[in-house]
Amino acid sequence: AEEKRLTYEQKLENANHHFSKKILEIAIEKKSNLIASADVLTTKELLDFAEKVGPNIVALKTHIDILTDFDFDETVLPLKDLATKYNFLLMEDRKFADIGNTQELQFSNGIYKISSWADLVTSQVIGGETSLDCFLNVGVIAIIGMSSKGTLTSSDYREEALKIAQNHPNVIGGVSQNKIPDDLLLFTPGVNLETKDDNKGQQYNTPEHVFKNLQTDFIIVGRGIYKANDVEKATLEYKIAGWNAYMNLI
Ligand code: 5IU
Repeated sequence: AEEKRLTYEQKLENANHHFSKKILEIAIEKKSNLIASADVLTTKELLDFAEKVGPNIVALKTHIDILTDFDFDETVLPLKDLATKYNFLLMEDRKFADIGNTQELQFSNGIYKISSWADLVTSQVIGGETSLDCFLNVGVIAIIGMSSKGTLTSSDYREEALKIAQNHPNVIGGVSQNKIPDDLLLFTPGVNLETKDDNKGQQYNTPEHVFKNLQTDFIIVGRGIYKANDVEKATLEYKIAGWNAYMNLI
């Protein structure tokens, strides 16, 4: 028998933040713990992708600065419409890593105006606890550990990073390749059903592995879905694999 974990319903009862409640409610409603990572280069690709994955995901993870043709009205407004239509959150994987004042400027200004549309943002905690105060009205996902080969997120670093994440009311969870305390939601990238690595340092595990070994809450899948010949089919495969892996543990 595998180790017991808290169910999404139990985590929802314990949740305090608007966006931890929201993502758990969506997970329960859609029977999905899948976040699709849309690492695509054009607005058209992003919107087409969101249309295909939308019904089966809890959140769409963006790297908005990868887009070559970003335009606030043409990119963000239709993306927000799709998020509403299919009930998923927008998670901007910005990985803020500066002092509070600079992060505050980056969060709300420039061409992306992340604070006006993102529900969730990722942030390093390297700037210390106070550097996270600026992230109002979003759920912060703190980077605890990275999936890439040779990452500097050692166990000592992760322990200190977790203290910051657990203490800060803006933080709803962490990205990690290790277990984290269950008052935080765990988001795990580096998930692929077909391959173990790319040739750029990424390291992959299966959905089954990360649920069993890390008791993760949400899997983040990029190339496994957006590079698939049939994106809708791949989305369903990962959704079902993630949900079955979770159900086997409760
Ligand atoms: N991502 C990782 N690993 C990490 C963190 C973020 O892969 O430790 I923090 C991001 C990078 C990419 C996505 O946007 O998750 C994974 O994409 P692939 O499934 O294509 O490797």
